Amino acid sequence: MQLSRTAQLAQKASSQRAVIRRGSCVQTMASAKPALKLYYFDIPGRAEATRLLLRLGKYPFEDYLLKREEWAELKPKMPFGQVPVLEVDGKLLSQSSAMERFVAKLTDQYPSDPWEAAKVDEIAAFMGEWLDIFIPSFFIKDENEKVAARKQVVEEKLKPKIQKLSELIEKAGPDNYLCGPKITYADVQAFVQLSFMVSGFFQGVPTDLYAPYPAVRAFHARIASLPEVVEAYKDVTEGPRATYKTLP
Ligand SMILES: N[C@@H](CCC(=O)N[C@@H](CS)C(=O)NCC(=O)O)C(=O)O
Repeated sequence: MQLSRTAQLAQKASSQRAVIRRGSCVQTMASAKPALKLYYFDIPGRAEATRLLLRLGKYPFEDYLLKREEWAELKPKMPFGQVPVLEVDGKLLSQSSAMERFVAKLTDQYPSDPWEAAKVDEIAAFMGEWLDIFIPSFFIKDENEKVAARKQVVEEKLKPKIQKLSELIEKAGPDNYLCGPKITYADVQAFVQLSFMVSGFFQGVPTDLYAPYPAVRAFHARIASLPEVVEAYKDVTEGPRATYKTLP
């Protein structure tokens, strides 16, 4: 697996510049509408918010789905040895949250006002915690213990967060998205994490998790019914993306 020729040249140029500029991260964007290529596995995981933001923003991009056998060769070429990675006019951007914010800005789903942007970030960070609370359980080897630990996380940590999201949705009101009348990165992040939690990836998390939260279910259904989202999942019938189409 090779990085594209432009990415290789950009990597070389950037390492040469780094010597001269001693670590400066500031580089000018080559064009107003950069060409994008997303590298990730064929799973939703940490790339799905970026994919959906681009689809909602009708921004063309290449969705490069990595095969497991390509990974050993590609890993050392990635800025942090991990994916997702977004190639932007040949330059590589890592870290899903940086990529999400970057594409949200490119596609006008991120406010320019600093306070409004901070409120969007606040919700995006809150939604990121939904995944963080399960990370320790991934290191438990015994399957029964893992499922028991996850059930405890659901009761003690996840349910209060679902309740909080439900309150935020109700406070915003039926005519608004989470941060006002326009869809933003906050909504996309909320939609993606809601879907991910019950996608089957987290054994031990019940699929009827949102049954007691009608506002949360309505929010999910509203985002899922946007034409770009319908189009993104139109061929999905089962598997890890089924809950992005409809909640169980
Ligand atoms: N903080 C990173 C985490 C990225 C990450 O954990 N990537 C995993 C896949 S979800 C990965 O590349 N695993 C393969 C490896 O580490 O070799 C992000 O948010 O992008």
